[in-house]
Amino acid sequence: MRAWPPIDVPRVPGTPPPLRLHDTASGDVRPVTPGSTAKMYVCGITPYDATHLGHAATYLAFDLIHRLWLDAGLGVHYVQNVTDIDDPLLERADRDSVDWVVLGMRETALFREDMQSLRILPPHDYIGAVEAVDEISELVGKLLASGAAYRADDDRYPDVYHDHTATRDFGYVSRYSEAEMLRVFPERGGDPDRPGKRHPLDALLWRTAREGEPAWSSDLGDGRPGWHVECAAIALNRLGDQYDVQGGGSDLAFPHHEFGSAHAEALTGAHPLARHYCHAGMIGLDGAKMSKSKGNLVFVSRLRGDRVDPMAVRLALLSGHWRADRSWTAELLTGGQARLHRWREAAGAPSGPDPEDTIARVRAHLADDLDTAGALAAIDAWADEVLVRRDGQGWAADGPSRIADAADALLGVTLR
Ligand code: 5CA
Ligand code: ZN
Repeated sequence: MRAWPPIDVPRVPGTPPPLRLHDTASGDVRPVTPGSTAKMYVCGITPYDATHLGHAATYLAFDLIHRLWLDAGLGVHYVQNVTDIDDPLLERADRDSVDWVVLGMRETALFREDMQSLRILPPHDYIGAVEAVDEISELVGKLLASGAAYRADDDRYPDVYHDHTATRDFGYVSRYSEAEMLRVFPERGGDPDRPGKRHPLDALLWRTAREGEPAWSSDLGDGRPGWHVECAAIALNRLGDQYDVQGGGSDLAFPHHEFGSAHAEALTGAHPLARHYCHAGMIGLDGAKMSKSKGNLVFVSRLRGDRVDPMAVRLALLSGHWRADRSWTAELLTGGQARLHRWREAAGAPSGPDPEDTIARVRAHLADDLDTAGALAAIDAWADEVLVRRDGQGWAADGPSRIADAADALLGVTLR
């Protein structure tokens, strides 16, 4: 699939400190340790509705990681999927009497525009489940052959399931207890009560064709892929059997990343699949998680339609910590707009204080598990100095442009 167009990232002189990020699997903030090319997989959208601010906040967090790696002079290989075939898409298409393919294409197109407007750097591989059906079914075939997967005991629909005991460390990603897994599984797309499975926590790998549902032919018989194995196959085939960051919102830790890792590790034996499992907090509105199924959504495209500057949206989202569950409010947006205005005014001044220390502080805050509030405060202080003193002694003519470059490169906020 085509991603959105590349975005220029200015080079900022100096060297950033090593990046440390919270990892769900260990529960700690730990250094990331990429080789010369950092490898990241971030779960993409299921395109049945427009991008809301919860999605935007999650992709924004991983965009910062991408930018910090570039700032450190590393190559980055970033892979993202699009779940362009799955139950929620079919259900919505059915409800609205639209073709599921058209719905998926439409919402994916809107997502690209939203991402571009927010200056989120595109992934290098942007892969739809539909275009990956062959590689997914191949992976499922290998799991079946190795005994890590089995056919449901069902003559009519012998779906393929993963035996969750096939890896030694099942549960290491989310660290949920079995009771917690069983509680959450049905709420997040799982089918614990499906007759014919060996265990409620075995996850669907291949759904055999049903009347009226799209299906693809494969060695497994006609059918379509399960959700977790989609990401496992797309990641393994592009990033190899181990990579640096597996990303998504906190609702993906279990079951999605737990099972995706279990599927991949059952195949390769390489543990852990990702050295960091990074989970962004949930954005809510009026006290409830923003979700397509609840319908309490603020869409990025709607804000764009209302002529809200996407950079103000970006700053509003960056004012909270990436892992904190938090609410989108009108005040948050007003705050982002006010900050953007101030920063632009300061960056447009004829001169400003030497920004070297400010940039060092921005880098240090971001390297510390993406402390964006600290990074914004550092630039606020520089802008305050410019706007209060106006023409300081010994200020540099390139001070404002250097701050603008740093805000652009490290935070993705263009002040020009
Ligand atoms: N296609 C799958 C992943 S393979 C999926 O979860 N799609 S999604 O469209 O439902 O979500 C896309 C991303 O947005 C996921 O990382 C999800 O965790 C995140 N997300 C969804 N709702 C919110 C929210 N309210 N706040 C923050 N992130 C959210
Ligand atoms: Zn995924």
